[in-house]
Amino acid sequence: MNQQTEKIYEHALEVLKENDQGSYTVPTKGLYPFQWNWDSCLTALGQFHYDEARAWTEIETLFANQWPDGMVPHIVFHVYSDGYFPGPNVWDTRRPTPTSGITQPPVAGFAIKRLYDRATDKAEAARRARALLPRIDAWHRWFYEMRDPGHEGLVAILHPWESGRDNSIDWDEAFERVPTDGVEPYVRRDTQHADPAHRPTKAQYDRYLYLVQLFRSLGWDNARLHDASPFKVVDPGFNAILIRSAMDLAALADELGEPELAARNRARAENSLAALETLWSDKHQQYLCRDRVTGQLIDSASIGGILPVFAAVPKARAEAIARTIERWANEVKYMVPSHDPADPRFEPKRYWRAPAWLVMNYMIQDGLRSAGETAMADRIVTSSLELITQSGFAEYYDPTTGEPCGGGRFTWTAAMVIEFLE
Ligand code: 9WN
Repeated sequence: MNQQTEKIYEHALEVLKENDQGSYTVPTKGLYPFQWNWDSCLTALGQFHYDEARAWTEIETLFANQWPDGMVPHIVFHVYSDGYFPGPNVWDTRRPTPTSGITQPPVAGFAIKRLYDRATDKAEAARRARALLPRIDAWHRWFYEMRDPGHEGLVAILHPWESGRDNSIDWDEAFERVPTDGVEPYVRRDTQHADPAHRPTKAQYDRYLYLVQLFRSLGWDNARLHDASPFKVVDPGFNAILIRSAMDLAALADELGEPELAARNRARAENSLAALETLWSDKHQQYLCRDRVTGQLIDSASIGGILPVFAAVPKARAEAIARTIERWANEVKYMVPSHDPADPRFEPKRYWRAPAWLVMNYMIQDGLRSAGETAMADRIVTSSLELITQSGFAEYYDPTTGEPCGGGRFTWTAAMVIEFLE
């Protein structure tokens, strides 16, 4: 490492440590004062480099709050704070430690395999991984039971927050069908911490809240939510994360002497990988979402359709995706925009409607590397580090200028930087 990268590395460690609450990490102070599901799993990868035991704890704390049906919630409200809306009282899920009632991209299987593979004390890592294996397996089972009742091989998200890409252009049309009648009055807190022009709109928040109220009125009974929800979308990126995690969990289970658990997860991954092909678009040279209410593919070329390269998609698909990224990269200054810059709906500063996110860059470059697309993977890493050098550890970045957007001193951004520099 040269002096400049050493400084960046030190700064990343500082951000991780200042957001560390002991057994879990908040995404950033102020804007997000609780534990978020996929943030924690990806954060553990960065923590590993300075404290292996602490990295396992991050994921264990999340899974200690798994629901009896297998779902792992998207937020765990460990310590009350009124700094975030909607807080625990709005969700009202009645869990021992309050949680939200929806889930998030299941990246845990991937994360624990990576922790295990790199572990210096294999016996200790095996002990901690063995305890998590059945829990992650139960979460995967939950997905196929609750979110794929028609056995398509692909799971649906029922709320845009589940995708982790809250206000993506992907959901616009399907979201229009979500009514807003009866939404209780509320005060947003996000727009007090971050620039409102970088955040989702009020019309979107009304619909986010409508869905929360609807699910709450059904007692958060997952067996009822899928059919009752007016919003059901099959997101290729979300499914790719599940596929990758199931594959990785299978490989880890084999290594740890759990052949049945391994076989179950391998079968799930293979079945879903085949089904994913129904989402391929020749026109866009990437995968697209499917609206499960209408049965139609959604004509929106977002990063959700690039992310499948993180799973073991066919080689020709990975090559085509690398070319699509190249086409996008030629239109912007920094990679990877979260939406096709040629789309007139592209909004460079608005959250998931164009900005670049380091967690996406990390998963995409990892998948490209496994597919042999090393040059493009390297370009993405270089671009990510240029963003950090120019703009610090932001939540996300305007890909046309590199301007930092959203919250500052962001945990998973710092964790990804450590991963890139290691
Ligand atoms: C809602 C914490 C989370 C991320 C998501 C990101 C954002 C929350 C919000 O922040 O979502 O879950 O209130 O905007 O979209 O991916 O996990 O960093």
